[in-house]
Amino acid sequence: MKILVTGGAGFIGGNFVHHMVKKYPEHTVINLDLLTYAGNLETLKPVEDKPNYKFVRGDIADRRFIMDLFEKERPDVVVNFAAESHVDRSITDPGIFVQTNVMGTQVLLDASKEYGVKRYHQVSTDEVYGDLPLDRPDLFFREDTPLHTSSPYSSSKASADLFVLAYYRTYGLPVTISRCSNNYGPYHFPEKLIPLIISRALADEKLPVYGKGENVRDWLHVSDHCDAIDLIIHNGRVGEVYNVGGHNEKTNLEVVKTILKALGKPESLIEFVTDRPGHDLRYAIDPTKLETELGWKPKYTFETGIRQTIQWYLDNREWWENIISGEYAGYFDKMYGKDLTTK
Ligand code: NAD
Ligand code: TDX
Repeated sequence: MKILVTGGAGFIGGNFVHHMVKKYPEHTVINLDLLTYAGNLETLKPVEDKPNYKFVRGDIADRRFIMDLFEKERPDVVVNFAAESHVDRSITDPGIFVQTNVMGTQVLLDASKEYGVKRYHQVSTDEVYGDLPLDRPDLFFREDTPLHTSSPYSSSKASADLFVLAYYRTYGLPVTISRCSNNYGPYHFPEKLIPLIISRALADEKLPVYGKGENVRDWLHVSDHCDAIDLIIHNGRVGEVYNVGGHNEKTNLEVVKTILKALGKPESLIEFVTDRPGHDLRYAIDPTKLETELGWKPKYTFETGIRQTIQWYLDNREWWENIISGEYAGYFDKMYGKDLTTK
């Protein structure tokens, strides 16, 4: 079997490529990635010499390139991770989110239809459901919760999901969709909350927390997400959406304080900065469908997962230090400069 993984040089796609290459030596994994600022071939070092792994550089939104690739490789399964993934960047520059997340998905769907792909899996997000109030802990996102997006990022992901479902209903393309909560773990790009806090705390730098730090995210270790996708592409029912989450709700402040405690750093590093426009209050997944239909169970609690993750960042400094010393430094100054220098 040939599995085309798009966005496999990014955080979750990279972890998924590791998982698949190691677990299924009899299958071939083709990793297609444009290598945007978020793509990093260093992440693929552990698998790059494996005989069942191959990297191709290219853009999922480039129709001719994608059609040629499908003609040549004839993948059996497509798992689409490729996306612009950062909410803050979508607020400053929404256009590229439409281009990659919506148009790119549609090109992959056309190619999958044209070349008779046996399963197209779309990696989506819980952000398509919008947010939940902070004072209603009884509410969770279910697969039938209406789509109600807040940011240009989540709007682009919801649009893509609707195209995926339309290709199932209209053309009978065998699709599945997973909607996962916030991931954390190895190879997470340091623009996102957890690796940002770990890397800056280690350097005794100020830690930007939006608003009052009361927003809640439902954290899942990336390897539990990879297990879920593996199960869904093998045993999930076509045309279905599966929510993925492990009931690990934390306020941002709780997350930051947990990391500081583990690193032995003072809470005085925390700097409350201007809130994100349209900032979603709370995400919380109900994973019952995935658990009961497919027998999925997360291996990590937040406590064991965050410990493993912090240790990974301590053991792999070179991976993230290369990133923060490059073009990312310019992004950081532009994004946070005003807030972190005026106080
Ligand atoms: P990421 O930003 O770390 O990686 C994205 C990858 O896609 C990068 O390697 C990048 O080079 C590649 N890419 C971007 N545009 C491309 C294009 N036009 N063609 C080919 N490749 C392109 O993102 P991530 O955090 O690993 O997220 C992966 C997927 O999972 C995304 O679809 C995201 O919406 C979804 N998701 C993420 C989370 C999370 O917490 N990070 C949670 C749920 C769902
Ligand atoms: O500097 C920061 N300070 C801060 O308080 C950053 C970068 C974030 N935050 C807050 C915003 C959020 O409430 O932390 C929370 C997590 O922020 P991000 O790491 O940017 O993630 P989020 O916006 O929740 O989106 C993530 O989860 C869902 C991923 O980036 C998405 O790709 C995924 O779909």
